Formats: sequence, structure tokens, C-alpha cells
Amino acid sequence: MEKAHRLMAAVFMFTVSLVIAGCSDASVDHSEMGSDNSQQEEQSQESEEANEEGKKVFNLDVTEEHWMFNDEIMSTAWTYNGTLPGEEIRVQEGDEVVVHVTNSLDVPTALHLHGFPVPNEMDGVPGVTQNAIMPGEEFTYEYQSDVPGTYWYHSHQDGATQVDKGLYGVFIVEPANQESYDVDEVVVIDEFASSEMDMGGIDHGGMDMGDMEHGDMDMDGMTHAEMMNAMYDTMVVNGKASPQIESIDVEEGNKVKLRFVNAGLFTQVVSIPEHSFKITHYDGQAVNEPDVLNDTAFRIAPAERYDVEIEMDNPGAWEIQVFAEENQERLNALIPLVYDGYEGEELQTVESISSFFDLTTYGEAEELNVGEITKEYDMLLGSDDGGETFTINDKQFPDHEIYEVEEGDVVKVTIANDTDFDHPMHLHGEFFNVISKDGNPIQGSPVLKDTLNVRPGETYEIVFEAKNPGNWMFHCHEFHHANGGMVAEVRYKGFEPTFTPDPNVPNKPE
Ligand SMILES: [Cu+2]
Repeated sequence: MEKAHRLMAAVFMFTVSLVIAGCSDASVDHSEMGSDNSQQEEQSQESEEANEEGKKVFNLDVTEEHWMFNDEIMSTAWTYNGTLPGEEIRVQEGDEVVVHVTNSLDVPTALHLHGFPVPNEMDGVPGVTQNAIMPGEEFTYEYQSDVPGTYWYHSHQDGATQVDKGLYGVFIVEPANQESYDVDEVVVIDEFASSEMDMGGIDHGGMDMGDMEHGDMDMDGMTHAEMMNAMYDTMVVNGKASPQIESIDVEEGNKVKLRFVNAGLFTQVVSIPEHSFKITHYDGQAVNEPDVLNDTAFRIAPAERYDVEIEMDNPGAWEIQVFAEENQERLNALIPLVYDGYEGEELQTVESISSFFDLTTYGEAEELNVGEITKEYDMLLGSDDGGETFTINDKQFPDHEIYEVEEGDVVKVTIANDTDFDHPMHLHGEFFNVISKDGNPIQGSPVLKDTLNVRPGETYEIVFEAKNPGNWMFHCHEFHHANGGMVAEVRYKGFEPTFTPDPNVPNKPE
């Protein structure tokens, strides 16, 4: 124990010095950029403002920062506007939204709006829908926010590095008839690897991340799961780790909406103590007649969102529990839920979990408004033994499976998981309806999603209508799995992208 502590302390000191060295570099880059371009920037800003009247305009600067997860854990984070998660973007249904992304990192980046059905050229996938935004450059994304819901934005360039370092934020479109809540807050779940603190520093000095993963940490011979559990050791909620996770402050009688977003790489379990609640939305899309749940935990996989409505009828000081099922000892977080007047009292949490939420039977059934199926495809999720490679139909990106569709097609995809890992499969560009699980039709509310967690041995059928022409990624959202090849693509016949891939830009979409 003693020895391990000293080692940890040594690693931490080493890290801090590298981090400080790294940051001063970044600030030099900043000032140089500003002086060169300031006049030009002013002019272009004026003309942009004229074009942007009546639109909701956001500027996201992608920067490297020191970030304190709590009083003790500091890291180099990559951020949007200096915060983790990035600045929340909240707009109303019907708003025209403009997002200017300025890249102040020294590597290329790109912004993907996850789940929101954007036009293809706004999808932010380097090499597929645009060239990555090079250091010092800017890219403007425009969206018509006509589909309400809880979404998130994140980098789609080298996600295993960039999202892991903090490049994510929440995007909310409030419906025109938004119900009123006394509290409406996001709960963004992530986990972080303290070993990456020194990875971040060394990386800046020119060392390759891949070398670190397989070399320095002595990860040879480890399975993928063992490596993940060895690396990630700290839960992060809304950018903070215990004991600095911010409390949700409520009053008796409040109606509370919590928007859970998993921005990390592990499937998490969420458990709400001693309160009944409803899950009102999956991935931002409304559940039909949601039932009241009690003593029921729900799983949230990477990139999924669950909106939860809770009546505050049990005054006290509580803790919502969040933990990674596969690594509960290290990856668990307690989010204080504190009634007015109960501040400072001992927090009470869930003692044991009696049942798990099942989305196949939840809510009221409703007829789906989809036409006759015109195309059927299979998606077999595979992996080699140790989890070094990940495949879809035995193919690996960039020699990947292409699902060709035509506008108007009704496409059924049967997804089967033949691996030992969860795979949260995300389709860009369209929502899909989950119609069956393991051969049994969905009994409850329609399940409209953009990310579906397919657990080991499970098979799902999904259906989507091809109505948004483009080239759309369909991939696992555990970025290491995507990196290992678990990426497919839906391509519309005859669609021509509006951009030309630039061979000088290191596009890295997976
Ligand atoms: Cu996966």
C-alpha cells in the first residue's frame, strides 16, 4: 500500500509539471493567432452578424485547459469554451441555430451534433461529410432545430482521444409546448483515467498515445476489458468528481426533470433512491404513456440519453447512485439530491437494486407509422478474442460494410452481438424504431432512438425510413471499438458529398 501511494504521488508530481509546461505553449499559440487575424476577424464578424439576425448564434472555442475534477485531481482537458462539459446550448423548437467552431488546439477537430437529424454536410464527420477543422481554423455549422429533445455535441475526429479529453457538451431543443419544471438539469456522466493525466502531458511533448497504452502501462497480455478497467478510475458527473459533484437542490413539491447523458465509454447503472419517477424520453424522443417506476435502476450506455421526471415528495438528503457495472468498485459516483432545509445532513442512498428497467415492456403500445419494408440488412458485431479488433459483418473500417439505400426506402437492420462487450450502436442522420429484441416484438411504447445498446448475445431488429440523403456513419460509440474497426456506413444511392477530401488534412472519423 505504502509503496503504491508513493508511486502515485510521484506520477502526479510528474504530471503536474508536464501539464504546466504544456499549457504555456498553448497560450503562446493563442496570442499569435489573435494578433495576425484580428482585423480580418472583425470585418468578417460584422458581415456575419448581419446574416445572423434572428438566428441563435453560438461560438465554441476548442481549447486546452487545466481542469480540476475536484480539489486533488487536475488534468489537461480539451474543452469547448473552457468548461467541462462544454457550454450548454439550449434553444427553442423552430430556432435557426448557428455554431461557429474555432479550433485553438494544435490538432485538427470537428463537431458532430449527436442524434439531431442535420443535413449531411453539417454532420461533422471528417473525411465523410467535411475536412477536419485544422488548428487556427474555423467552421460554421447551421441547424434548423425542428426536432425537440436532449442531444449532445462532441468531436468526431479521433473520438477515443478527443471526447475522452473532454470535447463534449449538451444540446437541448425545448419543444414549443415545453412542460414547466421547477428544476430542469443535465446529468452528464463520464469517466476519466488518471493514468491519462500523464498521457496528456507526454502526448503534448510528441509521444504517441498508442505507445503509452501498450507500452508504459504494461498492458501487454491484458484483454480489452481488463485494460479499460485498469485505465479508468474516476467517475465524472457534470465535469466534477467526488466529493465535488454538484448537488441537485430541490424543494418539496417540485417537479424535477433530469436529463441523463452518457458521454463516456462504460455502460452505467443509475439508481434513484426512495422516489417514484418516470422515464419520459429515450435519446430525446418521447415515450408513450410512461409508467411510474419504483426501486428500479436503469442502464445508460455510451451516447444514450434518458430524460427522467421525478416528483419531490420525500424530503431529505439523498444520493443518486451511478456506477459502471463492470467496474463498480472504482467507477461509482453519488450525486447529492438535497431538499431545502436538509443541507449538511447525512446523505442516504440506495441500499440494493431490486429490478432493472426494461424498455421492451415500458409504456403503452402504439401503432408505428412506417411503411412496408423495402430493404433488409444484417449487422453482425464481432471481435477477436482479446478485443483488439472489432468488426461489422467481418469487415473493419475503412474497408467497411456499406448499406446502400434510396430515398423513400424503409430499411430493416438486424443487429446481433457475437462478442463479450456492450456495443452502443449509433446511426447518424435518422432516428430508428426498435421493433424487436431476441425475436420478441416490443410490447410497450414505441422505442425511437439514435443509439441502441446491444449487449452480448442480444439481437435487435430496427427500422428506419430513408428520408435524409447523405453518407451516414453507423458505428459503435465505445470509441475504442470504433477505432478497432466497428464502423459501417449508410450511403444513399447517387448522393454526392459537397466537400472534397483534402489529402493534406488528417481526417480521422472513427
Ligand atoms: Cu462497441
